Amino acid sequence: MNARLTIWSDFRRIGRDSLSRAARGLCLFALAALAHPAAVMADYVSAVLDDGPIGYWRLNETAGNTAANIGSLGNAAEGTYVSVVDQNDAGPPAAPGLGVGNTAMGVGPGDGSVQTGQSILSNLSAFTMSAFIKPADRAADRIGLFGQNDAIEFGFINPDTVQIWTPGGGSLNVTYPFPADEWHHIATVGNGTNLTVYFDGQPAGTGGGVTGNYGSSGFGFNIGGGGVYDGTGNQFTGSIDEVAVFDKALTENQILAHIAASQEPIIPEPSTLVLAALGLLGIIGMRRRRR
Ligand SMILES: [Ca+2]
Ligand SMILES: [Ca+2]
Ligand SMILES: [Ca+2]
Repeated sequence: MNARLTIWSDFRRIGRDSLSRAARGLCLFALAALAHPAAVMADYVSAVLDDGPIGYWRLNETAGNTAANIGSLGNAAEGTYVSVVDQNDAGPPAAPGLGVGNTAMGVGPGDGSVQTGQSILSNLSAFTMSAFIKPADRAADRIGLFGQNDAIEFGFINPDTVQIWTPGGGSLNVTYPFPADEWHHIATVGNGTNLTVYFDGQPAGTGGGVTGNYGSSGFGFNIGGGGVYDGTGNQFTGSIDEVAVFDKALTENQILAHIAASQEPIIPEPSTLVLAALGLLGIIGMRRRRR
């Protein structure tokens, strides 16, 4: 039951039951909410969901095989953790807006990926993909970040170069400017006119060509390996968190807003509930004194 419904049912109970029982329930709820700030939705999550992703894998699981998708495709595009994935990998430390208890996925150098088995990037006229990444030292070519082989492919085409590649709208190579083992936000957008790659919200390059369809294939959308540039392989080594896919082009300001939300500490909302509970306790105290 959400907070609003809980308060409402408590107030309804006031009418037919004793005031003190309702107040006790409300107090317990408020204290429980304060004790579990992780239950409050993270600011970054709200910002991303507000822009309507079809896929959003928080990668917050610490066990089990399923990587939940909270984007609009829901369970149909949930991922499966395949081979060795460190599900308890720490997320970006400078992003308190991801919420208390946030975790990422760590993979490589051996096989490890999240695979959806779904061709969610086929036949798009526009797209956006984003995530936080912490690449380790890179020695190989064709290291996948996330994408769908032969449709929209995104990763390191060589150790120093990030590439977005599409069969319908061309490709773009940009130099990856950061040292290994640092967390950064990365995004790529195809808007039907061109392709852009963003690092921490800053455009790193624009390329590609005009298209009404970026391409299609029968391969599945994968994260971290399992085939991104090719049918299999393309193993990434490092950490990935909060992978989001949109079937539309986000603007630079929308991407910057996501990053800003990630940097905002999350203030627990239940403070108003605590005040309400204290107020009810005060009323009870007054009633008791009158008796
Ligand atoms: Ca996460
Ligand atoms: Ca995790
Ligand atoms: Ca390919």
